[in-house]
Amino acid sequence: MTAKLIKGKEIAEQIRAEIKQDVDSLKSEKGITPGLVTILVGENPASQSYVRAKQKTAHDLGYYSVQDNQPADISEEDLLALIEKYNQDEKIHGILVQLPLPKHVDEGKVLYAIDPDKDVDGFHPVNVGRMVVGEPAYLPCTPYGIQQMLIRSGTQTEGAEVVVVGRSNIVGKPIANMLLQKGEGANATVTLCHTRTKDLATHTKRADILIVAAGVPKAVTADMVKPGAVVIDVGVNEVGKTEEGKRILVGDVDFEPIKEVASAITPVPGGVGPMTITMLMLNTLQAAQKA
Ligand code: L34
Repeated sequence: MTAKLIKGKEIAEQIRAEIKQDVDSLKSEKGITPGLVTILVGENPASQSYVRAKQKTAHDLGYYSVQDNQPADISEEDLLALIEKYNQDEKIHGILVQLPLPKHVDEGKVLYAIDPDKDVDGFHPVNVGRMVVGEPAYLPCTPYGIQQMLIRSGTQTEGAEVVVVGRSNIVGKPIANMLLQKGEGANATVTLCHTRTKDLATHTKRADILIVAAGVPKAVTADMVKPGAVVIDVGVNEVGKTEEGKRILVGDVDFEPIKEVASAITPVPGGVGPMTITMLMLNTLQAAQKA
């Protein structure tokens, strides 16, 4: 049996249509337009492409959206001052600093500088802490998107064995935490694996839901997947360019053979990536609604 595709692109479109309705009523009833600034430091082509997609989506939804490009050699001090400016800006409800940042700036310091109420990425430790203790918080966009994909594809998480591969602050740690919480799209038994895990396959083979955010192509192969598992591939690895110069992308799992083992799988592109962008829009809408 060939696995069902969980099409993030389609689920994202559905959620964006819901967001659009709420944006329209926020505008007409309260006169508030959600405002988002995306700050991009330097000229990393992948980051440029993600930020462009975020800006386009914000624009399409009728947001007040600001793209703030800064040179790669901006000082940490100037970047912190810039963030403070947007913290004070009443038209801006959400602030996103695209990662990674150049080596000379302290990422932690930058993320701490964002007002937690405008932290639509959910990376500020206050929001991370709220999430861990199960209080309302901005949820980081990629894990939030994964959870929505599971819910909207009808994947049962309650009591499921979830195995996460990868322990980043952006994906692995937060998704593991979110899925073990009480509540809808959660209540799972979670195992978090990483580069120092002994015998990764013994863990992955037990997974009803396997979430791979390793940042390495083919980090998971078909022999590591339990028949009937749901596989969420978070990877976006560029493996070359087409003749027209477009990025050729593969995920972190060996897609074709795993498709014959799993019951459902997310594609790359068109899987988790579009969900990440859409959840950013939802967080920004919520920030505006609270303002
Ligand atoms: N601050 N930094 C901050 N917040 C984030 O949430 C991110 N992330 C990650 C990198 N740095 C960040 C993103 O936005 C990864 N990421 C991201 C966003 C969108 C897509 C991929 C990664 C995406 O849309 N991927 C498309 C393909 C895009 C292409 O062709 O390049 C897809 O269909 O998967």
